[in-house]
Amino acid sequence: MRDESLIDELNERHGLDGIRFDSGQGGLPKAVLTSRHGTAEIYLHGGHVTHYQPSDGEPVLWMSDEAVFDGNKAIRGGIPVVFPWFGPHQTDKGQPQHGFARNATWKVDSTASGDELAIVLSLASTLATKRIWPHDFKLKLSTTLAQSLEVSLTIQNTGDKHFEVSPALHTYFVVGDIRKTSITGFEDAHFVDQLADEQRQQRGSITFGEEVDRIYFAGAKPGNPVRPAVIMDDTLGRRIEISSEGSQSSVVWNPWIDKSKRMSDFPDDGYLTMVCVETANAADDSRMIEPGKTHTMTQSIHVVSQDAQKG
Ligand code: TA6
Repeated sequence: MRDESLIDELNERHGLDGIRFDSGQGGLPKAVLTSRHGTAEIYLHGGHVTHYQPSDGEPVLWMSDEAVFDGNKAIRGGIPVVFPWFGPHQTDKGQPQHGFARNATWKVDSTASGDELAIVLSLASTLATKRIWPHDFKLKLSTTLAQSLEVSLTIQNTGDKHFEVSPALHTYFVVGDIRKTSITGFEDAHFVDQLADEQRQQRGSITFGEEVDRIYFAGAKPGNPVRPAVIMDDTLGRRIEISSEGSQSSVVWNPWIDKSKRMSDFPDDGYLTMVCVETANAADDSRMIEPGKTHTMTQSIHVVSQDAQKG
């Protein structure tokens, strides 16, 4: 249901040249960013970036045709915000997979307009969240549309005791055909194969012929900086360069055939045109945040079309 008064208030308070608010799917409020660099959309539900398209290219973020926009379920696609924990809750299986932030309604903190467009959304702890996870926190999600799309998640401990988090920016990318797609940047990196529950080492680029669910750890050779991951998409004739900061782990996931069929909000053949490359603080890369301190993780997404590569 369209909430005209909320949309009007958001445009009144935060609308700027190139940034406006509208009712999106399911009547959920969203921000629409439009500039010479391209377009992006961010829903207040989940603080969820759902769309990014450079002005000279095709959509970059994959969105399920069967995604549910009812304000109760996490949106399937785009950039789900995983917080406070990655994966299943460690002790209470009744708690939501990947935490509760992607199912919460975020607030608009600020917007900024110019050659770069930016919007900051926030989510703070409540009595309800503290019943699930007994800590005081404030999250800020900053999205900047320029030559690249940059998304930063800042986690502030507003309480009086430290807490440990394993957040992620769980980004779904469009590919032309996963069977003809490879991902470079993880050569020689160690990873946890989530399906076999074993540690392995990457040989060469990542290719796809079955379900892949892996947590890669940076620094293939100790001390190496986190190298950008690059999705090499010959079908669409482009590379997607994914840079991370504040993160030493990346998750690569494609559900393949059987898992696609098991997800009600995921088309059976959806696996063919998507891959997740997630900037994370997962597993051993979880972060301890002391009272009053903050931690920021950033994912930058830059598309290079093969035409451009030919010069
Ligand atoms: O990031 C990979 C993963 O942990 C997979 O195991 C799969 O569960 C995926 O996340 C999607 O999780 P979701 O809770 O969004 O269905």
